[in-house]
Amino acid sequence: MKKGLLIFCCTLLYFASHSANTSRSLFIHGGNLIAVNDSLIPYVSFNEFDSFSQNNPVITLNLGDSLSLWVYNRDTIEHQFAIKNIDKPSISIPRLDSIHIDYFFSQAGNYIYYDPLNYPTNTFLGLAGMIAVKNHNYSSFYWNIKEHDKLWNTRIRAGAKVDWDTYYPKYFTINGKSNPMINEDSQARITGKVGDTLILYIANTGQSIHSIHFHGYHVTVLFSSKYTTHVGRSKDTCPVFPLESLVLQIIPDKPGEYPVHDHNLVAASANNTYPNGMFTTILITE
Ligand SMILES: [Cu+2]
Repeated sequence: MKKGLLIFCCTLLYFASHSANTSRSLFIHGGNLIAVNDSLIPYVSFNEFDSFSQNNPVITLNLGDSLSLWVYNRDTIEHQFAIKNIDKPSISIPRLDSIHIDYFFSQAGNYIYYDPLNYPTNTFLGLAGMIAVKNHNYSSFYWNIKEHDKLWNTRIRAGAKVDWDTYYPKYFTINGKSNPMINEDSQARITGKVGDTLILYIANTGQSIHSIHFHGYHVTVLFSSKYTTHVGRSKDTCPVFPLESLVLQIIPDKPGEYPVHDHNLVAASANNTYPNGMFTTILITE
């Protein structure tokens, strides 16, 4: 009982000393994702600035912060906004209109914001990013993992139907990038020193299961939006289901450079060219 009271008081103190109001804006824009082989794939994304980019920004909050969010729809069709596993209804954003929403997260973890309209079509087209709610100050890395198929994206963007049973994606990205560009993304490239605590936020915003295999190190599951019983497990491969989000902890026990990749080997390629897919390395120094 006393221990419970202590935790309650500490939590209150934490909120009182750390709480902040974070204001952010997201701009919905359509464009083309430039694949690793320069192929152009129709894409729609949330953007930090009022122009198209092929990645959705990560919103980072400290536990206890409230989020004041504006979403501007610069696209030519209606979109919606929602956060997965947050008990608020999705909100419609008519074309060329905007919305404002306040959110509060009572649990640290990793949350996916997305466009649920006609799911999975708008999410698949690119409209999904992550919100990392932190209760630590460790080095953190962020992976929005996703697969693409030019024909599917083209059809969906044109308002045509697709047959998901015959879906066979060709491109695989982390934060909109494939190998070797992933290594130049400081949000994605896991680097650190032996004994560091490193935290990796992963969200699968595609339609395939992506099984991430870590060579050289085990990871501990700190958070899973889909399988809460997986928390605490130590392993080297983490399947991530569509719209699942994870938080993983890595404490490297040795220096080295080791591959990290999607264990479905087609996903380590781009249009059948290996290793231009969901493939990077973790770099640990003494
Ligand atoms: Cu492997």
